[in-house]
Amino acid sequence: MKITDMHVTPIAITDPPLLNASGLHAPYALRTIIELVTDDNIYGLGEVPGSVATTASLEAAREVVVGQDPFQLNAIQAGLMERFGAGNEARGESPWDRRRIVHVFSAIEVACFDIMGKATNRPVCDLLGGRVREQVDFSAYLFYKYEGAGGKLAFSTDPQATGWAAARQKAALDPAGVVAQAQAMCKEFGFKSIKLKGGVFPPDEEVAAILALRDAFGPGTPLRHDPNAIWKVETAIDAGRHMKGVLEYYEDPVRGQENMAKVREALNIPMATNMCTTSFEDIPGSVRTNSEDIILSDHHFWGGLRASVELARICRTFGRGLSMHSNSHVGISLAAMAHLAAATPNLTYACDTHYPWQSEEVIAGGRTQFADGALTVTNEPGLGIELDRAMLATLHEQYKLCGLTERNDEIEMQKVQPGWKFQATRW
Ligand code: GKR
Ligand code: MG
Repeated sequence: MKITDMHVTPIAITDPPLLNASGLHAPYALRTIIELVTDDNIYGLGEVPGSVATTASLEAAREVVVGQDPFQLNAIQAGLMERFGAGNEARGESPWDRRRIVHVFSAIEVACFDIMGKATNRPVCDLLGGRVREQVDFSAYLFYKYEGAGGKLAFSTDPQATGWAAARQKAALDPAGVVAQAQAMCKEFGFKSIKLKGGVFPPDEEVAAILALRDAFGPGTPLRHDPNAIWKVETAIDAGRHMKGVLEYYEDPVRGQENMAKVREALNIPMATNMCTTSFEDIPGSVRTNSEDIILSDHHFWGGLRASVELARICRTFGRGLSMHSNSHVGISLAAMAHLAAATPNLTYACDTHYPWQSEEVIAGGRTQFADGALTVTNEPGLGIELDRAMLATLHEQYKLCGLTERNDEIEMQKVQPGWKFQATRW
């Protein structure tokens, strides 16, 4: 079998004004969709965070990928490394990972897995070792937000933001708003774990929101708080003391493995990360410093599904728990995340997903439905999804019209608060 074609399509999806440590989400989130086509006329799909640079790298990868056998992932990876170098890029200081090459390999690898599944009539989770669970649990991902649901163009596929009504429209800026958002989201999707994206307001206000969630949902509800590394060590320790016994895990309160280790040592609360241990090169430092208890895996920036399986083994070896990280995304990523989680025995925490915040979809049949806070992983071949080509074209058009070239939450924040500046350490 040979890959005969590769289509790379940047898209823009409506995204609400969500706040985080580096500013504000733009009215559209960018994703890049890839489709590999084989000489047997099988197609495979992949999705990664979008930017002009990522799209250009994927375009440049075409000459490496076309002509290859999709089962020969080692050869494809070697070809990409020869083309792009080993990829010594830095993840950057933002909450999201800015490396390109790991994302490029992830998109291509997921599309190859989709093809392999379709060719062998097996779901992707079977190719990753087989499912260990039928249902994959996801958590409610709360955000402080401004009013509205994003998407500001006259042309928009979803001008009324028809997703889950109540919480999309309302501003949530205080503990009562956060609780209302959580109640609406858990009611709509059935989520049982709750994560609050922090790093937005002074720490005592965010601690108050966590305590309000505990009061509203009861002490047994797993709660997570994630300030995306902008707190000082002393601040994180002080805030952590107030949330001790309340948090399921404390996610990236401070920047870097050494600082995470200091907070962990002082508090004895499970610490989680998608910021300080994010690549295999970071594992020795993680083991040396004991920077975290739980790693949030993410196949988009760990370099694909096989790399994520490898990460899971490393976590088992070194006594790390595993959860899963997300960014604004559509159903191709969601399907890949669900297959991976279904086939990862030690991924025991409910996974993150931004999916409830978006309303558009590129997969046939429309939005994927959660039942009781979980997804049932399909037995259909490959990822178990088909492409809605008309929606892909529409969302590509939306990408061209929206004029965004990369995610930049600082610029978006400055539109609301002129002069606002991202600070790597703020409180
Ligand atoms: O969507 O604003 C956001 C988040 O802050 C996201 O970019 C992070 O990467 O969800 C992420 C996290 O857990 O840090
Ligand atoms: Mg995080």
